[in-house]
Amino acid sequence: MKTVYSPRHHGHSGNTELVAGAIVPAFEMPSRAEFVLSRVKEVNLGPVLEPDEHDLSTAAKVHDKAYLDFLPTVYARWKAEGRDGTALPFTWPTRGLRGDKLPEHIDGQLGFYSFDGGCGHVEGTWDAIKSSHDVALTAAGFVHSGERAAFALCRPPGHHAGHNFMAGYCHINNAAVAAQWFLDQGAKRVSILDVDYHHGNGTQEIFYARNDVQVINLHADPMQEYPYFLGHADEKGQGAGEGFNLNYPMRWGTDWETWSAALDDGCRKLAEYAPDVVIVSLGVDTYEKDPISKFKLKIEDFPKIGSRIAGLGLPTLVVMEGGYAVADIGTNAVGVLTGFEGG
Ligand code: SP5
Ligand code: ZN
Repeated sequence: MKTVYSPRHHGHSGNTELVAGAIVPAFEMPSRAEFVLSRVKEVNLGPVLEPDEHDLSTAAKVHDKAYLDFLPTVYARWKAEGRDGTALPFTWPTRGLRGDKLPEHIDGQLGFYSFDGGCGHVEGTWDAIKSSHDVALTAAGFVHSGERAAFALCRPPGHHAGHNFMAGYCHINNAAVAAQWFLDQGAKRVSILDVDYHHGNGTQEIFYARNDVQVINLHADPMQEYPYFLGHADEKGQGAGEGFNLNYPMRWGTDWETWSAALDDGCRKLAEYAPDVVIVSLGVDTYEKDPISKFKLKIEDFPKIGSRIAGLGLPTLVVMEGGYAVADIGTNAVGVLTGFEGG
């Protein structure tokens, strides 16, 4: 299996996030991608390639144009205020306020376009976001040209990013852009199977009213866990999208037995949809040692995930999302891929 990776992710480094009342070094850090890359090489998964440049025309079909224009401007405007460190919002347009009127000031705009305090920008953040987007589209290109599967080693991740907001370390929704790209190439139906610990609220929001992308999410119950405000079992899509969104919220402490039953059910629903291509939003923060998560999957469970997905027999693009137990992230993420390949 080919892996697409860009060293440009390193520019998104040294940033902080707001968590549990403190500004702390972000859990989403450069070493994550480096450990995954090392493991890809260690197990000889296949060639590692750098991405081609792609313009943002496909991204503009799943994201708001003004939001995409905003992202590259953030850090220069932050510095123009005489600031350094990490650009983060401190205020958000909650219910009943003017979510339709974009403020002029960078602080207002950061709040307008943010869901939380987890998407800090530093000098190299935009370049990293753009490279991650390019990684996803380049890997999608390999699947489109007939590869059975490809691995987009994206960093930063994407599944929390909605059509006009960043959230949970995510700015551009790489999996959503790839799904749109497959449709633009002639695919009739695409399934996104999101196995990250956190609900892929951005992916759900983007495709909620559409029937050309089926979105299946396995995740921690939003009654207990981030992102709290989306991801319940009764969210099934709306309008033309009714029935094409599927959520499997699970309680803290969920182990392989419960989790794999949800995976099985999700895979059956996916097979019924009969998509032309599957995009796996691969987060390995379901791991028992993940520092911010509360599921109980073990190292030996991850290859079984890959094997179950391979059993669908469909062209598959795997897009890297979360996973914060850095010492084991390579073993777990690449475990899914070797499991997919039957190794
Ligand atoms: C892509 C992805 O996995 N994003 C996850 C974003 C999660 N942000 C909220 C983190 C809340 C952590 N709370 C527990 C703190 C334990 N010290
Ligand atoms: Zn996650």
